[in-house]
Amino acid sequence: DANLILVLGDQLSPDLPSLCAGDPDRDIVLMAEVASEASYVPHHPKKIAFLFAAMRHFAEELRNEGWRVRYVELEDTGNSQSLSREVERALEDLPGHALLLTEPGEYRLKTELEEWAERAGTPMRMLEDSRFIASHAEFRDWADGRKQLRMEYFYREMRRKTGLLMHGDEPEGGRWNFDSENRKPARDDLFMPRPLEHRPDETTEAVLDLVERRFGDNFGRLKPFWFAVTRAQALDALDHFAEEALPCFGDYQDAMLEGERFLYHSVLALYINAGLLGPLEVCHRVERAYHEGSAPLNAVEGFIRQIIGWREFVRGIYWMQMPGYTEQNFFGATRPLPDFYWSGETDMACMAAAIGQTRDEAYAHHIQRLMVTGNFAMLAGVDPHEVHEWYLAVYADAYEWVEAPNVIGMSQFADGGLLGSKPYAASGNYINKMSDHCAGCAYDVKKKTGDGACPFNPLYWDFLVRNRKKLGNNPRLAQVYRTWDRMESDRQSEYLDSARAILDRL
Ligand code: FAD
Ligand code: DLZ
Ligand code: SF4
Repeated sequence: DANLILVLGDQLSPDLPSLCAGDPDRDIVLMAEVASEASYVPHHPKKIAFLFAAMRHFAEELRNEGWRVRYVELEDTGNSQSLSREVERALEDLPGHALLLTEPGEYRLKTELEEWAERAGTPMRMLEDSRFIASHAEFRDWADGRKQLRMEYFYREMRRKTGLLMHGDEPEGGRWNFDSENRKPARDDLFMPRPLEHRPDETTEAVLDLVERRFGDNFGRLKPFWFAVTRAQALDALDHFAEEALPCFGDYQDAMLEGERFLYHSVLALYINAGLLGPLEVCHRVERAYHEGSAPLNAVEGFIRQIIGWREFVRGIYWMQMPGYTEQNFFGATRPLPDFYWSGETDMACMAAAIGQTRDEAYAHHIQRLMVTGNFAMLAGVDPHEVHEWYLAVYADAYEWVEAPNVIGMSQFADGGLLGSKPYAASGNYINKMSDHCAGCAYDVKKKTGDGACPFNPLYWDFLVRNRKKLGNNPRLAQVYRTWDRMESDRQSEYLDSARAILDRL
């Protein structure tokens, strides 16, 4: 029987299971720009523009391949502004069609569609998303019966499964992980490549006008807009990364530099997550660079680990933990997210840089997300749900399945240690070591307490002391708590008083 194939904004892949299962001569593809998806959080204008432009280009490509596509633009008359109602409207015009789709990436939308189909009594076939390396069942099998879930062991399974950087059963280079070579601070005299920039065509310009008009008040700058919006452009961006930045990706993966927004990062997550690039093809391209001798093993292994390790691992955790994961709040933190997350107006130089580039580019790299904005929110005791919604809104690569485990789990420790074995809490010293932000900051990173002290310093101790009941038994923090206990009580009070003053000002 004929199908209505719903293709979502992050399912822009020619090898999407629901397209492979369909038949262009018989089935109809539905794609829809809807307010409900565009506003469940106040997405960054660049993120909305990227998705709408990529959706419109993908629809055109499907048409060129012979598919009939029912494409609903945001401002089309009759647009009901929700995906389930758009499905309903399409089925009214196409009686006898059954709904076919690939499982949505987010629990929220999966539930919405399932509940709708149940209520409407519409036959619906939801296929598992084969664009991931581990299926739900594989992850469950791996996780079942383990006391602790650690990415590193899961990653090795994925190496074996994909054969990436493997010699038979042995890892290339004799070790699974070369991270010990990867934690160098950056030097600003190094040559910095930039991600490949693409010029908007007419289709994209029309989307930019729409987004400007409808979402121009959201946090974030729309222009200049240079993201790839087609698979061909994204493949060029991948080649560009593999040739220009990959060789140094490992060495400087954790570094931050004032004025260098991308360093040697790939800026590919938005393309992979929207389906323009497949995770495996990205890894194969990067592995090729290693075999051709143009990139070292520590860079290539580190990069592949992020994709077949972390990316798959967090997705597994997400589906194991939903619903409820985004409500977790291990520390019971209740502070509202400070306003400067939405304005960038703070005299902490590291925070201003991370938030400012987030506003301009809908992008910040991993260490900025984890050790600057994430670390600050956790130390300050911000409600993790508010932190979660901020991250989900402001990054072009953000979908809940990947964002929530990174925010709730990795960065806020709000799941109590499911994803990480200890909180990523750090004082100013870490940021100073990995970046050049402190030199131009209004605060003094070496000053521990009192006026002008780097806020991360007292907040770090205040966080540990405030949450001692929850963290005191963590063996990985034993040394830190011993240091605190050995401190003179006057010194301790200075730390806590300074922290109080900073928190009162937030
Ligand atoms: P690169 O540094 O070039 O890394 C290569 C690729 O590896 C990325 O493109 C991405 O696909 C993958 N990757 C790397 N780290 C992770 C990770 N921890 N989890 C999953 N995939 C990873 N990533 C998202 O894709 N979407 C998010 O919404 C998101 N939110 C995050 C929030 C916080 C608080 C933190 C700490 C991390 C978050 N990450 C998220 C992970 C990571 O920071 C981004 O994937 C990365 O910064 C994207 O930039 P890039 O493409 O230049 O990555
Ligand atoms: C993120 C997003 C946005 C902003 N807009 C749309 C849209 O209008 N139509 C659509 O199909 N998808 C959109 N998306 C992506 C969906 O939110 C995404 O498919 C779900 O969150 C599941 O991951
Ligand atoms: Fe950030 Fe503190 Fe350094 Fe300023 S001194 S840049 S607030 S770490």
